[in-house]
Amino acid sequence: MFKVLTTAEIKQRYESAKKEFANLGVDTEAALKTLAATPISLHCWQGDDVHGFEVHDEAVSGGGIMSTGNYPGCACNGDMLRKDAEAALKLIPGLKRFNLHAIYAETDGKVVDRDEIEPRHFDKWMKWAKKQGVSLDFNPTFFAHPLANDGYTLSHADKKVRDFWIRHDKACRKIAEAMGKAQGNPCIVNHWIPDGAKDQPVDRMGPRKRLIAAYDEIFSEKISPKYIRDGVESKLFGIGSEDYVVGSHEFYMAYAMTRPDLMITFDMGHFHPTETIHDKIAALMLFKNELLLHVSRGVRWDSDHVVNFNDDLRNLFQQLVRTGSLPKTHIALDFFDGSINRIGAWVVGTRATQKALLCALLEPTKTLLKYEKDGDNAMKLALLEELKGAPWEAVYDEFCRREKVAVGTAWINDLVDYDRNVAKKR
Ligand code: RNT
Ligand code: ZN
Repeated sequence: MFKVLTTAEIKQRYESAKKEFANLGVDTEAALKTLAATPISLHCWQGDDVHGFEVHDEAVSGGGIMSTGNYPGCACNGDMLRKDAEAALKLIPGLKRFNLHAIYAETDGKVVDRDEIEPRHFDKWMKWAKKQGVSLDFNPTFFAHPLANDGYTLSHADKKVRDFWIRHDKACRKIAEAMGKAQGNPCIVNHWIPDGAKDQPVDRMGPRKRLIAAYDEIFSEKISPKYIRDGVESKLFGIGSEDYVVGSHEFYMAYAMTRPDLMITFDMGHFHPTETIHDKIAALMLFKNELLLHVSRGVRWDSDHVVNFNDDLRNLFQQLVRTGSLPKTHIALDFFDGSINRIGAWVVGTRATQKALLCALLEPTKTLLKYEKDGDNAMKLALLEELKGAPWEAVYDEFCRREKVAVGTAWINDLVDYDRNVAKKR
């Protein structure tokens, strides 16, 4: 068991950190205020290895994504998944949202195909979200379905298949609209399709041409931005689409730039393995005023490892804060690991994300900019290095205390408890 810090200890550490940051010209209270007001959208699919609740008669393919591992206690229905999500939400301070995929529809055992799902199939989720005080986000599901088995959905050569998926996406945007109306703020809808080929398709333009037409048809149904916002997510490659992905970065950049209502979704794991996304922010946000992020961690060929507090994450949040893009950015998480306790995965990834944001908010940016302007680049480098050791963790602990969430390592005690008494007893 880890020692639980007393309130006095947490406050004392915070007061000393506050002074240190004040010396740097940084107001910790202002940073805490912004941190508390910045929602992070937790993705339901970490809780059940992206399975969802559908039953299929025939085998369905992964659609380029796959959660590996078989850690005990995987949630296999809505009640379990909600219970696990509640356990995770309790260990995360601040404003949270919850992100659903279409395959998490609850249809009372009836087979309802994806082009027929309706808001009522998400009634339980909406009631639960209201009770939890979280707003919902939504995603059409273009994978794990017989009509996705040959690797193409919205860009399929067969019009019947394309039309099925167009109907699916339209149904999803209506569900999201209902969610947005119910919660009084826009439901963020992310559109990601797995379409692509393993090896050297000769026609690389045809599917993209069809994809333009399919999306144009989908987005021709205008829904008030008060209720939903749409993002389109690119990818470089996936399992089984190593050579060619229809929805590539260039494709979606061009598509979203020519459709003012659309956001770009940047997933941190969707680029070349050594390519990071932080520098894209200061370019894209000169042209777009809204952005959707999938906070993730690519490791070699996998794009969805549990997020941790690394340089990529810190650089990303620095850019969001430095460019003033934070209020224009929707922060959603996207990772899945079935080989470890799934509640732990959620909490580790979310807390790491918040810590990276907090560090960015605690930066004495004006001083750094002045050094840069004056050509004092060694001084700038020195300050950036010193800041890595600044006592930001004491500020995060104080945030947890104010939010009545377990502080520091103490949350691991709660995780062990849930793992032994709930997950492993299933
Ligand atoms: C897949 C995309 C996509 C999915 C989720 C489940 O590579 O990142 O966002 O992870 O929609
Ligand atoms: Zn993603």
